[in-house]
Amino acid sequence: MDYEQAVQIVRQKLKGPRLEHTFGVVDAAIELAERYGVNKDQAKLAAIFHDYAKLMPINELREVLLESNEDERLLSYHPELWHGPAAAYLLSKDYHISDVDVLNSIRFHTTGRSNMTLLEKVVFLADYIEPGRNFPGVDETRNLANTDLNAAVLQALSNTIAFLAQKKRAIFPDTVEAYNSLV
Ligand code: DGI
Ligand code: FE
Ligand code: FE
Ligand code: FE
Repeated sequence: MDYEQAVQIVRQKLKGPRLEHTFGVVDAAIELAERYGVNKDQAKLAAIFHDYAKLMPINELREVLLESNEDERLLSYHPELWHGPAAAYLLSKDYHISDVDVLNSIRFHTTGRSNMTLLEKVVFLADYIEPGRNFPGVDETRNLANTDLNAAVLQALSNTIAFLAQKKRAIFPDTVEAYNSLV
């Protein structure tokens, strides 16, 4: 699978703002990959596919997770957490993507996890800071991303955890573990 093929596949699945976001994540991932010495082809492939399953109906996502070997705890957490693991499963099954680091970067792009690889951190952070994002604190995280990958990922996790806690929403254990592994 090369990047141009991946773009054609993603164009069938995502439209409008979600497609724009995806290309923003590709650009951000390329920049981070160059800065932190991560393979650019892996970064591009993971970034273009990271939200592959984002627009699937919740019922379909649930079915995908039930037939996969993805983390079963996800089903008792917010459906927003399902599209990364579902995408990783579908891309390996339907398009024979086999690069484990690429698949894990897609799988964990929303939650993070403890001891993320450099590629996982690049994709996680690119999703958070791509140029279309404008939530509170994102500029601080963008600045940190220019100098310190771990500090920037930690900042993104800390912002997200604070946001979820403020809304009295559950925090998936992998997100807490990602935070703990960097703090
Ligand atoms: O798919 P995107 O919108 O591009 O971004 P994403 O996959 O990072 O989804 C982020 C959303 O997921 C964000 O609004 C917070 C929400 N969310 C819900 N529960 C959790 C969570 N994010 C994390 N990291 N951990 C959670 O437990
Ligand atoms: Fe996502
Ligand atoms: Fe994210
Ligand atoms: Fe995204």
